[in-house]
Amino acid sequence: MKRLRWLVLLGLIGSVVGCLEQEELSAPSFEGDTILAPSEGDVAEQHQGLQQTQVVYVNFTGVTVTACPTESYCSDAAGNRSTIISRFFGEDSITWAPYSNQSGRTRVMQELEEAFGPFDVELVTSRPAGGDYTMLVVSDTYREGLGVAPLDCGNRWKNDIAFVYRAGEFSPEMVANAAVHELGHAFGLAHVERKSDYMYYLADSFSNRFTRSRYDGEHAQNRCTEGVEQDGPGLLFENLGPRRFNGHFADDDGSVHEAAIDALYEAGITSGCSGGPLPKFCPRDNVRRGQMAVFLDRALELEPATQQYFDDTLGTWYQDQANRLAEAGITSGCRHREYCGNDEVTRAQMAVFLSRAFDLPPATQNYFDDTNGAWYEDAANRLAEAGITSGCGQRRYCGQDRVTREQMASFLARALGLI
Ligand SMILES: [Ca+2]
Ligand SMILES: [Ca+2]
Ligand SMILES: [Zn+2]
Repeated sequence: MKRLRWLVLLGLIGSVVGCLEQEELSAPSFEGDTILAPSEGDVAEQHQGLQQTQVVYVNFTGVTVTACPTESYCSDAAGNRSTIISRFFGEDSITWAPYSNQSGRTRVMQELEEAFGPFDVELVTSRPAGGDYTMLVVSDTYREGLGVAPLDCGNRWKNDIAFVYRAGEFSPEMVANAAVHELGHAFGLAHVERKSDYMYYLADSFSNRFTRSRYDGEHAQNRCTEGVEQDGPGLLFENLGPRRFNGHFADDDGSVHEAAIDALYEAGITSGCSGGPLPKFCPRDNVRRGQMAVFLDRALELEPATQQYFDDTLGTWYQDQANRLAEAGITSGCRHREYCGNDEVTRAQMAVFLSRAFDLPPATQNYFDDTNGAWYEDAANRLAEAGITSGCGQRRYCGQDRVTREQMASFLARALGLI
């Protein structure tokens, strides 16, 4: 049964931007930039559900999009057909020129990656060979306004086409903002009042996040939820799903240290640097001595200390752990009665921490040429002999380099025999 029902926004034709004098070029309006996609009835075939990643083809290279027969609704990325061509522009077909600004293209992709990073969206710049995908056309072609998209409540339509045009006239930041905004409509978001929200009804680069915000009373005639406010991130999680990731953390996918990081998590040695639907480990952050104390304490399950060893750890979150490390003979601090918990851990310090913490046996040979005579030479050799490090290449250990959290994860996981 076909029961397509749509509402077309009142006054959508020619109402996009009132006046465009020189100064106002910096903030064109998105007013009237949606047509409402059918959200009930015969759309089952368009709905792939949350099982599949929403693919978005960002088309910078130009395309001819044709209208649909007047009585039907379509938003068919693979077929280059859209109701918007007839209903919004009143034409049979439009040939969209490429977006010629190369650095602008890069900027748009960056903004899209950032805006939709938390969600299960895959952005590509060449046309997928098959499967469902939404197409975002970014073009230099002139049309009044800046963009238009279907407002697709619930993101039932997986093959929408959204448009951003006259891109060459505006700054890459503005075009990037419009790109996120129009895709936001195709994923079920309407206009809101908050200026920092991507769905604010005026285009500008200061709109750079999705928020929970009141609907814009005047500029959000089309909207997808009851009530006075729109929960942008909540709706996107519902309509797109959270981004998929491997293991326990989202920000270490593909890292050579990922297995070590996940092993540390499973052993209760780290819980990462932030939680939520996309837990993070912050793999590229440098490790500080305070964090090192906490990691080692958890890894070794040290006994409580009987005294206070340092004056500069009093009241810090790593006070107990630094004392335990000192009591176990793993550290004597950085200076007399000082632990220097905010200092970044060097590879030299890491060698000494680990060789003491795991009581590594003396090495039978010299592994590195750049450690000869250094205070950590013996410790670095013990680490190499135990298979915990092979150095930084070419018989070098690079003792002065800082240790990142992901590197530390590999050091620790190997020392503990977890990987
Ligand atoms: Ca959609
Ligand atoms: Ca991961
Ligand atoms: Zn809009």
